[in-house]
Amino acid sequence: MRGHRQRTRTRPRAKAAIAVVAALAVGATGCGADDGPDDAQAPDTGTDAPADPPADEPGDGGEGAAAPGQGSVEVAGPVVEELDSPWGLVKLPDGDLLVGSRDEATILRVDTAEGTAEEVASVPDVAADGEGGLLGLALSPDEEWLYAYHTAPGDNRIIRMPLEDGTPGEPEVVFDGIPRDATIHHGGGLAFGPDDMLYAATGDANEPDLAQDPDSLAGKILRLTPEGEPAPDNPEEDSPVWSSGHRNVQGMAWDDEGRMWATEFGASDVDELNLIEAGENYGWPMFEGSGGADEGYVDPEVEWPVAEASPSGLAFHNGALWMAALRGERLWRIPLDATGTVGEPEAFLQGEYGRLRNVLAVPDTEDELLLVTNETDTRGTPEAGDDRILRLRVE
Ligand SMILES: [Ca+2]
Repeated sequence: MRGHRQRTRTRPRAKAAIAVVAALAVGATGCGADDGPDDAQAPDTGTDAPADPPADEPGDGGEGAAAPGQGSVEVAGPVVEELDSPWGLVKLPDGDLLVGSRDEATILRVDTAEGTAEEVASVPDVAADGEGGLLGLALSPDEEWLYAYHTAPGDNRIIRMPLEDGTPGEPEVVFDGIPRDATIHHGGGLAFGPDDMLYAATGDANEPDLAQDPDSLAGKILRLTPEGEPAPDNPEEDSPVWSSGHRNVQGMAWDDEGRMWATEFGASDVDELNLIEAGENYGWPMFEGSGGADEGYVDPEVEWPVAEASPSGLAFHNGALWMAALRGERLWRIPLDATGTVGEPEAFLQGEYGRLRNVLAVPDTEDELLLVTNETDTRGTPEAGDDRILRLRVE
């Protein structure tokens, strides 16, 4: 059986984070109809509740008031404001940004010096509904193609557009047939790894058992060639599946040792940060959070109560993972040491900028992160258009 080998865990867990959830019934199945507060967009999921009040816990620094030896975050200012449902974000070689609007299915080019945004593409065949729409964006390693993960009327799919002076051209579909639900659990993370392969994170399409079905693309992380074929040396020949047993993954990042990390929305109890390894099974829907290691599933490295996280985008920068939390309305810093051991997570900006969608490390700067907000809580209301990209200085 693929992905079920026993493994010996030698890494310490993120003890502080585990302690937070110790009182919860971790390991409860949570397999039923999903009312999970992952991405509070669908009006019928009952997830528009305001975030919980600020947690009174150690390490919850906010505004850069970190304890000595820990991280810090300073908001250097907005890069651009008045965006509508921004989701995917890439930086072009000339320093401009391309940001996708999930609900409008448009791509805006942001002049970071001027703080202006101009629509440069409208993506066809996007079915924006609930959590679906124009989701992850990725720039090819040769910087000649913009890739996008989007919801279409009948599936989720990956397209690419040639870039001409930073303007996306005619799209072509490179991969399709990723199952979709009417409104939720579309996944949407999209990134090129250090191996120059394209990784796509899918959701369980609100059918949890699909995450365990090796023949379904739902509830998986996929690894593809830039042309959309199953990548060489995948765990199963001619299968695009890299890892399985995921509920809804939107954020992926690689650390400076090349290890792959991914965020995952829990259903009602526990969100996850997972260390992703080829062929492994991360346990959904049998396990939400930890508890599956004895049965051959990989437990998360860090877990949070869903009210404190509901994590979307993920970036690695300056020795730490940075995780954007939607319902948690905060930016989590998860320090890593050289062995990949996770330290105590630390929260910043809690409740200051609302729901946080995405975070992008800017590789040519030592301390810069771009943060994408997601306060567009209700489609088509006057609140639409209140989102922004913030420039952060972080340590
Ligand atoms: Ca899991």
